[in-house]
Amino acid sequence: MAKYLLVSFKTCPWVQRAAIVLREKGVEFEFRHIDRDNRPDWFLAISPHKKVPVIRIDDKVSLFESNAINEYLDETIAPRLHPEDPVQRAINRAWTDFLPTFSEMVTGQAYSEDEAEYKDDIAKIPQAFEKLEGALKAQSAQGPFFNGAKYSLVDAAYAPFLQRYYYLDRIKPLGVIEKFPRVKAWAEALLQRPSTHSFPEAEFEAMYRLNVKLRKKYLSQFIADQAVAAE
Ligand SMILES: N[C@@H](CCC(=O)N[C@@H](CS)C(=O)NCC(=O)O)C(=O)O
Repeated sequence: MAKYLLVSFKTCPWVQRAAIVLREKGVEFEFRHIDRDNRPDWFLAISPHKKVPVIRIDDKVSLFESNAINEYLDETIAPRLHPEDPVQRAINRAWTDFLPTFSEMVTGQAYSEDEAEYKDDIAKIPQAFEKLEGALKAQSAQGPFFNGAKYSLVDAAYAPFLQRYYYLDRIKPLGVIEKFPRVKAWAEALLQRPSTHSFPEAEFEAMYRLNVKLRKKYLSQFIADQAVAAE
């Protein structure tokens, strides 16, 4: 099997999306975490947008953009996570295309500058969940995953962002996902899936909270110093 190096910032959800697919496929890979504030030259040379993730294959080829990486991994390593049926595959791709919008709608409040902006931002969360609730309802199979029993690239894509929704809900309660039973059940199934997690869960949530605290945005004030010190 090829040699894979996944270049990462520890808490990046887009990296996590690619790491999930590697784990779902049982692929061994080197997970190399770099410092966001001090990106090494070798990384800048292989990352056109200076962003993570980048996956380097056999020390020869570098791929960037989490969606392109996951499509590549799915084309080259069994088991196939895309559905066999071309219509279902197109539907899955359409919902992964929605992911950047979803991420802004559901976790954008982590960057709100003040209370007014925060209120505007959290008003988008039910709109995003409503769309996903409809998408899950339109699937003929009943969960636990997007396509039913079979795990897919859609699950790998949404898992990091649904996880962060819960982290943000625990910083300042939102209580939105409870109104969308299909989304909630899906999120719970994804959070229970071992592949979702790159780090022990409590450690990772503490890292995420520390990032939000240090960002000095509106939400930062709701993270107690004590909790940060304990990290
Ligand atoms: N569309 C990209 C997004 C990647 C991305 O935004 N990565 C962030 C870290 S989570 C990054 O590298 N940011 C650095 C920067 O913007 O300078 C993907 O899906 O891979």
